[in-house]
Amino acid sequence: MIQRVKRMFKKGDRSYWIGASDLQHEGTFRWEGTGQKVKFNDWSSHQPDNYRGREDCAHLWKKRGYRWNDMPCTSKSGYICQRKAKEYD
Ligand SMILES: [Ca+2]
Ligand SMILES: [Ca+2]
Repeated sequence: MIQRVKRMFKKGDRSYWIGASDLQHEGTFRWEGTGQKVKFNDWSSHQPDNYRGREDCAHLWKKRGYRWNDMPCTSKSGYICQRKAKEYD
């Protein structure tokens, strides 16, 4: 999957939301779709830092080798969604 994400980044110079936030409880990141706690993570060093007390949504950060960062949820960004894989006979 990471190769596909890297190809997406080459097409544009932007970040991508991954669908996790700590809006419910500061410091506890959960997946928006399921509400489940984020188990695996790939935070960039010193992240999440909740900078200025305004960063609650996780994104893939190109400048840090596609590792995770928290930033304000109101920032404009691309997004990545999960979907079921196609089934083949
Ligand atoms: Ca936060
Ligand atoms: Ca941050």
